Amino acid sequence: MARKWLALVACALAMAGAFPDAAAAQLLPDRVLVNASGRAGTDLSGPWNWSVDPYRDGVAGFHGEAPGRTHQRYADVDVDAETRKDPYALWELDMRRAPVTSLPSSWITHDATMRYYDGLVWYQRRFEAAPRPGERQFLHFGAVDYRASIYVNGALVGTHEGGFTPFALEVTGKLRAGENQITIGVDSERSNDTVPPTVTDWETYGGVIRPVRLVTTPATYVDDAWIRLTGAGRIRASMTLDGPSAAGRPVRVRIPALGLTLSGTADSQGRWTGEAAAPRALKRWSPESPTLYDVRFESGEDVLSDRIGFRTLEVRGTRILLNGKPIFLRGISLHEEELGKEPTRAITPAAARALLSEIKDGLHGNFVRLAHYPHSEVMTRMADELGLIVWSEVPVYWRVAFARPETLAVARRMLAENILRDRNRASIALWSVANETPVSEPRNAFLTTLVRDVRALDDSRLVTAALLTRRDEKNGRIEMVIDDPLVAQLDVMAINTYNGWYSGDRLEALPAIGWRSGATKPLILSEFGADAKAGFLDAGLRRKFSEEFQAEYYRQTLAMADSIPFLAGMSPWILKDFRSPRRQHPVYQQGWNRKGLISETGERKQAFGVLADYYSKRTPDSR
Ligand code: GCB
Repeated sequence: MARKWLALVACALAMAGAFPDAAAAQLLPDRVLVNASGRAGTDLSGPWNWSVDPYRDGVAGFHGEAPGRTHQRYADVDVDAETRKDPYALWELDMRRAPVTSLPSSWITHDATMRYYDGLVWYQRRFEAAPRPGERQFLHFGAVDYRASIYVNGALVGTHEGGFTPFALEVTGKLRAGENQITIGVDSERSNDTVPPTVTDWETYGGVIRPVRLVTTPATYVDDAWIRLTGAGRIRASMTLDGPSAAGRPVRVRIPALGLTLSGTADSQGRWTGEAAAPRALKRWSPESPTLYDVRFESGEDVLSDRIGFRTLEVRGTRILLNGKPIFLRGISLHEEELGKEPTRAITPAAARALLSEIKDGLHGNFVRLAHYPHSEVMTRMADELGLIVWSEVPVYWRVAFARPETLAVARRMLAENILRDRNRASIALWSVANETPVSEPRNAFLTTLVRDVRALDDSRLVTAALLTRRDEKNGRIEMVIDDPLVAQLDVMAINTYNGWYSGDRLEALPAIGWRSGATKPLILSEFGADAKAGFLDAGLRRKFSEEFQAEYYRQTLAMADSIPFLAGMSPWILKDFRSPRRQHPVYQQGWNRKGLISETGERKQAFGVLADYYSKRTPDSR
């Protein structure tokens, strides 16, 4: 039913011209299973066997044929028992006796040789199930980076492309009472056609990077549920039921603390939307007061609970308004990498809290750009709780195959999966569709489609993209000109700018740089930054990579920012030094991008204090 509904949405959009290509329905996920971690089920985190398969022997034989049974890593077999029965049996694998690791995790945790491994790895474990008539079972994956093939009891149940978004596969009727086997083939290899493509500026961290859960639901269940505060001050809720009795079924949404109940009946497609005036007692979510409410979505015996905040967002002229009041976004960018000498992209609540608290309390910030892909749901939920406004983006990064319809299809599904996962997070204010993509006709068309998709899926947030500028120099005056044609499609313009780091501009010259845009829209400086190795002090020369250079770069760039009248926020690059195989200066970088304001272990560099001081005074009107 969920699929049917999404297909209908796709159809409606196709008629409106938003989905110009043919197989529109395939661009939306089969099912949402929103808030899967809040549902009854079994967490499959813990010990899994793993086995590396660099020549993809488990996928194809040496003449390209389908792999024989004894090459299938997913075969439902006890290899040891088979070889006891038949001493001539030849198996060159035995998943049950392969080394054990703990999932979720990226594979660099498994073995030192795995750091730069880019290819196929197999994972297998067994689990108990007790399927009951009238119930449905789903396997829900938080994220598998980059491609996943899932087998249950030896049979393929589904595949997924995209390393950072959730997906769910129905396994009703495929589970045995008692012991079952699940195998995941994870392939991290990307190409020029994937999203992101091969070359980025971060560590890949291939693997089953977020939790896997076996979720049980009633036959008809709430697949998607979304509640928000509309611009007109009303609470609007939508639900989508999936299952044989979805059509015409009563639904109810309750917020007990506000005494609010919305109820109605699902239509023939299992969909319902209802609204009511927001109760007077409603406390709006904001960074200063991040109020969340328990919300219950109910239909039949299915009850889905979540903690949700309510706020409004809009753009007026060159300002961003939160709950009707102008706000300056005092932010910083962040990769999905925990603090520590050997990060593995393990985002626990404690890891998320440590990073976000450094922004909120350390920098006096109210905003975080979660770059360059959807981060763990743990992070967006923590932002809700701590009170940080979030920019969320998909990895349409640098040189994507913009002219290729299949790549567009992948990006659109990824974007939909991200939005459908997080539409209930009050913290998320901006959906970004791209980062530093070179302007061309195919790129403009590709991104325009993504912008329309965002608007079709979520009318309660702002759309942006991190763009580049053109540089004009006349009579010695430098001007940064924002003339990317995509600006016309966006609510908020965003620019990455590195004058004085990647350009030869003197730092003292930065404050005099002018900024011009033909559009009357708010601007976010979505990136600016300079590398510094924590502890490298170089007061005499103030060379690049010294803490002094970075601190001065921040002082001068902030002075430049203050002269931009349409500036509504910033998310400099970046909170913490992060792993990047591109960055190999043997003294200063050693495999790390050093633009962090803190080192990988959390030491604050001088520039941290510069930004914290600036943010402690910055308001929408101060400059
Ligand atoms: C950028 C990219 C970001 C890089 C950063 C840098 O413009 O958006 O992914 O890491 O610059 O450090 O060069």
